[in-house]
Amino acid sequence: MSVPVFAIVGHPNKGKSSIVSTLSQDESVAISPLPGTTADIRRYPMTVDGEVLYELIDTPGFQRARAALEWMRSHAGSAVERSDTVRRFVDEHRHDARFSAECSLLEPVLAGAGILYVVDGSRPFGEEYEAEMEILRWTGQPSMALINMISDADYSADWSKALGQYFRIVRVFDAMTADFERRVQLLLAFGELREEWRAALEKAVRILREEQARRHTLATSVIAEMLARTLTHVRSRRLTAEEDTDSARDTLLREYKQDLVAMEQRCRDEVEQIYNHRKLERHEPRALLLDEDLFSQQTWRLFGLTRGQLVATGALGGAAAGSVIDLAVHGASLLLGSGLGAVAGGVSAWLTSERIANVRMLGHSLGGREISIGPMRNLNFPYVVLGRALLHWRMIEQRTHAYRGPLELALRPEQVQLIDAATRRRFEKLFSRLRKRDNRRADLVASLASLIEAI
Ligand SMILES: Nc1nc2c(ncn2[C@@H]2O[C@H](COP(=O)(O)OP(=O)(O)OP(=O)(O)O)[C@@H](O)[C@H]2O)c(=O)[nH]1
Ligand SMILES: [Mg+2]
Repeated sequence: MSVPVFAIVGHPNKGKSSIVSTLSQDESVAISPLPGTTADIRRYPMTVDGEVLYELIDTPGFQRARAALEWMRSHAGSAVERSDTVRRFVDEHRHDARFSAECSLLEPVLAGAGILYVVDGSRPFGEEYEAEMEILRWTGQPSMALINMISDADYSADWSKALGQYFRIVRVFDAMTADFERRVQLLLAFGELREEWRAALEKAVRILREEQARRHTLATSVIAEMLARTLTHVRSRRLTAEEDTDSARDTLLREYKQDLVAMEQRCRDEVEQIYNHRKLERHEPRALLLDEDLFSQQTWRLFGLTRGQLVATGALGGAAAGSVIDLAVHGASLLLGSGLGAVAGGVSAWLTSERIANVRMLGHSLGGREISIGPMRNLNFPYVVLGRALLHWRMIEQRTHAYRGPLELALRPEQVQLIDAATRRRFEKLFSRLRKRDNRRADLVASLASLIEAI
């Protein structure tokens, strides 16, 4: 079965490279607001497990379509000779700098590539495009037009009429926002261009769907693993005889928080890699995980908790009972009765509170002290971690490879996925067994992954 090959052609700066990038899932394709960014053709095979499913060829935009067409018209006789005339044009102008763009974009077409002609539907149609479309028609290759909407104005109705004169198939396709299903539908439409490509593209779509499902499962297990690790993380340290307990605890708490941030960040990197996004810039407020925000009412509200639940879990105000971070000295746990403000404000704040009586230094008689922090007891903590991970995952899954802006991860209320009470109970059971360091950890993480997949 021959691999379908498509040349993406059109006027400069109309989003040709953006379409190549989205359909080949390749973030290395050069895209920029400057016309003339693509100066030479480049091939982008879409590969899954070493198998090439189809190939896209990025090309420079037409530069002198009218002059080229004029030459062709003056050298062609009947319609029978047109494709040969285009070939002759390329042969004779290959080293002519004036027509370098035309020659490089026509070469793959003459070699058998299907034509995807890209226009910007947010700019008015103009006659200058007619010469381009006419030349493409002269090649005699199967072709399709794609209306890419670069900005808000909509001239797509005019475009459809004009394009319909030259192309059998005309589709609107937004290279920046097309989700997986839209990309798949476009590939299936490509299959209509040539009979022998249809089966190849149907197979490509099947393989892409399988790959998408595989990525889904992989991402869930990466998130489940991270969730289990942050939930059970413990950091401890032996103190030297002369070391000040207060400052040692401050340091340890800071390190503990950094550990959690690092686990989260690594999970983000892994999820991005699963979806072939390796170079993107991430903007994520850390505050939501580990600074005051973790303990703010608003954060818990985001996760759909009521005021009563907030009080019960100690997320509300200094007076509320409940432990936020289980700060243990040799295993003796300390309830943070003095409240959340104290944790946010630093460990030394609660050390001065009356609850200090709860601190026990069990290791003292052995001649050394050890402090340890974790595992996290805050009941809401895993939901915050999970909510953030799901938001990130969803954004990565939907993101096209053409979109190069930073990934903005601020969690907004409408993006929060609420978890129903029954599911919450199932999560709770797993969280509590993980916290107790149940020895069937691998099973628990697997159950966690399937629960995440289910929501
Ligand atoms: N908002 C939006 N911008 C787009 C879309 N497609 C392309 N762009 C922007 O349009 C500009 C040109 O995109 P390219 O993909 O580089 O265009 P091109 O046709 O390959 O350009 P040349 O290689 O210069 O001929 C870039 O700034 C893109 O970010 C789109 O669907 N939506
Ligand atoms: Mg380009």
